[in-house]
Amino acid sequence: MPNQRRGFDSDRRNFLKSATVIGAATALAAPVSANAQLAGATRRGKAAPPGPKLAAVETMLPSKDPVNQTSSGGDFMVDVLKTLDIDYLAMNCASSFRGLHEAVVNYGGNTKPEILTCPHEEIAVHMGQGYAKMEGKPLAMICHGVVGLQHATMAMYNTWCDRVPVICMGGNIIEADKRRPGAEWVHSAIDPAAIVRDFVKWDDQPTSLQHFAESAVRAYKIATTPPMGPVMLSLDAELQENPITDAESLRIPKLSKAIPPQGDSAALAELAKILVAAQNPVLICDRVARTPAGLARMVDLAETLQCAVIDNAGRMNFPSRHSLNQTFRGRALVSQADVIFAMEMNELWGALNAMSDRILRSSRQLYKNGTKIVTLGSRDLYMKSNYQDFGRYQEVDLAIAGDAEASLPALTEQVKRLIDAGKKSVFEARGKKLATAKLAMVEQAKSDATIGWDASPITTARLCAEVYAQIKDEDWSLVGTSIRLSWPHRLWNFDKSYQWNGVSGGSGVGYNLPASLGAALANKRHGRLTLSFGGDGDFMFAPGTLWTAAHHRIPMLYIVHNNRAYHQEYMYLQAMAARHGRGITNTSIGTTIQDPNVDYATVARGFGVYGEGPINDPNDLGPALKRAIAMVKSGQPALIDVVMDPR
Ligand SMILES: Cc1ncc(C[n+]2csc(CCOP(=O)(O)OP(=O)(O)O)c2C)c(N)n1
Ligand SMILES: [Mg+2]
Repeated sequence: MPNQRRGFDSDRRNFLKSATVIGAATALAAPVSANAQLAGATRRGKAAPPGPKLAAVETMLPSKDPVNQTSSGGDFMVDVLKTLDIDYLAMNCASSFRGLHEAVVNYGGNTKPEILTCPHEEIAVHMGQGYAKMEGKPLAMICHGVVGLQHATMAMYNTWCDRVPVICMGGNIIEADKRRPGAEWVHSAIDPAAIVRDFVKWDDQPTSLQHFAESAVRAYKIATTPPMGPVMLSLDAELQENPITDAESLRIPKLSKAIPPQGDSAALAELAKILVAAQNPVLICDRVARTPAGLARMVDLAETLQCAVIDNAGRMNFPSRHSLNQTFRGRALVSQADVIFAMEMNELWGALNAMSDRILRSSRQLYKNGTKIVTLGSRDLYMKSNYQDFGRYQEVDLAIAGDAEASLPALTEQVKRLIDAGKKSVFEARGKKLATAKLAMVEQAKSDATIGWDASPITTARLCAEVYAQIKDEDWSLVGTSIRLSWPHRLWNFDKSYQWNGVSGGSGVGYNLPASLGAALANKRHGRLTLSFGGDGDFMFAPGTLWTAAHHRIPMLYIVHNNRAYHQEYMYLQAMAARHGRGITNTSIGTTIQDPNVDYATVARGFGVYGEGPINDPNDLGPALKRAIAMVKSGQPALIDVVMDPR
């Protein structure tokens, strides 16, 4: 049984104590004999030679439970995590947090939080990223001192860039005289969080249990206040392991979540006037929908104005087939707009300008001079300087600081007040034109999708059409796509808040597989069919994620978009070679994943996951998908390796 869940009660530790003592003599036979060997050596008057054997004996299970304490700081930490309603603790086990680990599984009954065993710290953080975007609340992860944190860093960076809350923790041994020689020294630091301070929203290293309680609650609050982000707590091993000495004085503070800030009402009223007066207003959104309400509020504003929406899809902001969703002709709309209203944009400049980096790096403005640009979002409220995730400075006419989802009802209300019968008919006519353009776009997408329909390797469009045919009547949730796979958003009907949850944030490859699993974990509770498309290059960073999927029985259909290359980089290299007129003969060096080809289905099976492939013939896709989906619906993860046309 992977996850033994025991009921939680206050006498658990005492109960377990006696149970362990009774069981020790039989269950721990091997360690007893190991210790006996050592004792024998000493009796014979010979000191056991120092070296690996002695070390091994030292780290073996004790021959009997010393039972010298009735509580640990870790128990109290578990109590704190329980008040925060944290469902999971994702981790790769390690001695620097063995105190908390033991408290979670015994004192806490491995529930709230339940441990997720991850073979890499990057998996733990990325699972948290995917989970929080789907479930609307953070999970916790913990990593081993400096080395675990070093592994966790890139995923923390993605999470930071994506403005997603994850409660990150790490073990440390603060006092020098308490560290064992060797690993405990090289894994300790005076300031472990220094390595991630530029891309976490807040961090602390509590020095008492009361300090932990207050910092954990504060960390949760900071992480979940927009703009959200990961936070980091370094936990001293002594604090976790030693008995609680002052139980009566300890207090867990109440969490009061901050109400997301609404934009200034006068500014929203001015924006409403601008929007109602505009001929061709365009709404652009990126990370608007924090909760299911965000999607409904976006639809309400767009329908009230009957104007075009460009969805950058950082979250599930707008239904894909809505007649006002004009995402795939975004550039043309930006160039025609007289008003652009951009919400929760990650990179506004990139949405309003085109930049080429192939010959010489050059850019051009897409919008007309004189176009009024208004922003609304929490992005400007909190920034850091070192990492450049804020993008190029974009001039705007009105910048309203506030959470877009929270501000939309007041804005839409103001807009509605300003619309008279004359405006209404103008807006309806505008909406009709947009609906016609949308129909044409959908038809174009369908016809584009047929290009190379029977080709082998399989086209991305064919793959997406085959997948949709199998899932469209299910309660599906797409939680990841490989780079440039825009077909689902062009062809599929996304109209529910959980049918999409955005992308990596920091474009750090290695996100897709573990973050998809985190989202699948959230979906499991709701009985949704989770699916994700991931690149072969992405897969290679953390394939062990599949073991976590199998171990924790997390259903997910994972489709490897296998172009046998780091294809984006392959194309960049070709562009560089072309620039020098040197031909593309050598550009597969360092960019392809061939010789040997990876058999992802076999890899999956090795991790205990159902695997099919490699699939080369598009006609084999349907039956393979059917089998894999049946497996997923039975509660298991499944992988399909599809060999793809690189385009
Ligand atoms: C951690 C990290 N390493 C390298 C890169 C550079 N990079 C960008 S896209 C890409 C290729 C990823 O391969 P795959 O997932 O197979 O996608 P494909 O380009 O083949 O569609 C790489 C290596 C990156 N963004 N992040
Ligand atoms: Mg690839």
